[in-house]
Amino acid sequence: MNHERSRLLYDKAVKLMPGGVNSPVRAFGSVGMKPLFIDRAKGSRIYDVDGNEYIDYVCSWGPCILGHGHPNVIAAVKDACDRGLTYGAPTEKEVILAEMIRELMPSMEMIRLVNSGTEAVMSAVRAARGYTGRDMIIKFKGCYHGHSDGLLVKAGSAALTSAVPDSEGVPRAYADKTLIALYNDEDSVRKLFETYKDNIACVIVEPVAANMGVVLPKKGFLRYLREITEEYGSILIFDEVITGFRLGLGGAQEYYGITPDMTTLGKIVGGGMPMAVYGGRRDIMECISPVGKVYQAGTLSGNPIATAAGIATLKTLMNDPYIYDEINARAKRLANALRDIGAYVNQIGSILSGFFTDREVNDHDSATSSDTVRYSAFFKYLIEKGIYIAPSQYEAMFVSYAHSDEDIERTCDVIKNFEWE
Ligand code: HOZ
Repeated sequence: MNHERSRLLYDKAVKLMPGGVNSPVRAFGSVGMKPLFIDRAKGSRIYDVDGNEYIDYVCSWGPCILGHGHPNVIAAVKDACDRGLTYGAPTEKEVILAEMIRELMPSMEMIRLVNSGTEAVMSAVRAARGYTGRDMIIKFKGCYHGHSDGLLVKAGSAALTSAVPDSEGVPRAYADKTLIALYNDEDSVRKLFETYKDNIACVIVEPVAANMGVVLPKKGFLRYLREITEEYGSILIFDEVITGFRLGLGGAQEYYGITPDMTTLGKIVGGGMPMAVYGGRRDIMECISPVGKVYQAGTLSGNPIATAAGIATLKTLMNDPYIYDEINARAKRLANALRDIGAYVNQIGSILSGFFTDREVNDHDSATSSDTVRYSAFFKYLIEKGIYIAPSQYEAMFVSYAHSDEDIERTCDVIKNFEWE
């Protein structure tokens, strides 16, 4: 496969942007390749600047649950563009979207629209601190909640592959406020609460971890978090940037039947445009400015193009009762193909990860026992066969409604022929 134009662009880009990219995992560093530069995408396919076509299981890291350029979303965006790109003032679309979110996730009694998952989580944590008057927070090793200072501690996603789960540039004083528990380990949470008692403002968790690869919560784990946060008067935040509208219209909180105090959303809710959401209990959200004393603002927040894309995406999901059944069934077929080549697979709904390890993968340490050299070889093999998965062991594989049965069949055949000695 020819990647000449990608190489030429990379040579220029690397002099202009760190690693030649605008987000670290895109640099392909952990699979020992140079990045592919993308020209366009449609349906289940993505095309690089050399004209190579790939079946895409990155799906822009999650937003494209309907596939690339779904006609409903494109039409809504075009219509919104004709009305101007941004006003910096309230719109009807914001109200419509907020009502839809509250209907689908009743725990989000009030919301605020922001521009990225990082911003949503940073703001939710600030709200939790403002509401409780406490400083400490608990996060889990290997969970990723964006790149705000206090959350870049033992983080997942590209922070795992770059070997800097504790980023430089984060003041010690911020990192010290972040307590680290172990995913799926109730004792580690209890010990922190017993030590720091009523100093803990919130526990933030990916209800299904998807930034150390996909790691599922053990039975009872999320309920335990609900109970212990209630016991200590701490706020439970579900980071549903990946799971929101992915595990079903009600996200992980509906799937597992646990109601968090606050939720963060991103990716699907913006329909492929830069938008994210934080929200939750009314009494907590009323701490946010201008009603309350916790400040948060943004020029492009609630942007009309992004809200149009979000509304169109959610409407399409709500109007077609078969979408989730179909994409989940397709993800199961991929999971089985990965098991056939000896991977340990975690799959839920339409997200999955195959780990090259003999261990059961249920936390950071077991996830990182995966043979990443073998993953790199797998990645390169798939690229050569026209299949695009995440260039990192520690990201999820996403299935969209645009993936046809033929796409899945072809992908399974290719996977099953992967040889590793
Ligand atoms: N942190 C994102 C994946 N979990 C990466 C986003 C990107 O590089 O686009």
